[in-house]
Amino acid sequence: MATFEGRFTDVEGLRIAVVVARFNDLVTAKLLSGCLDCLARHGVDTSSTSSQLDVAWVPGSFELPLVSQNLAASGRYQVVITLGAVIRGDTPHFDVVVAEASKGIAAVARETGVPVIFGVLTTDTMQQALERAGIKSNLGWSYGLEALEMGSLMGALGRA
Ligand code: INI
Repeated sequence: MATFEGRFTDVEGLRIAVVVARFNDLVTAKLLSGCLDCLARHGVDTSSTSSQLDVAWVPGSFELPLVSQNLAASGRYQVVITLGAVIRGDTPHFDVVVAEASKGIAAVARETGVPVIFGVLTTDTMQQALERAGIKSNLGWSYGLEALEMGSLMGALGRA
């Protein structure tokens, strides 16, 4: 019997891309800093000269799937993290943006075989989004952990 698990240490070989939406950047910039803090504390080189980590900014969450697909298909990364914040109070097309982002991101992972972390907050209010981006906890940290786990897990499966 084989058991496969991701790991959270010895992550030197992982190359990671982060795609961040500028829309609601009060929230998404906080998610990004929580995510990068997590990655750095687990041994990822997050310096500006890093060859292990790249960050791409897109206008909004709707654009996350396209750019994730480009990066995932490049073969340069073992995992892609998407970060966004869609707030119901801000838009009548909340449901459209959320559906396109979530289905698109899931499709990219399946089509490329590269795990894509769904780091898009979907909340009713800005207050709720901020609470999840640092006021209470920072889900960016969790997305970083999930990226390490999935990136290393897919590597372990590939070597089996
Ligand atoms: N994009 C978001 O990431 N969050 C939102 O809350 C949001 N609202 O409210 O509309 C949003 N819209 C922009 C959208 O993602 C696209 O960037 C835009 O439609 C251009 O394609």
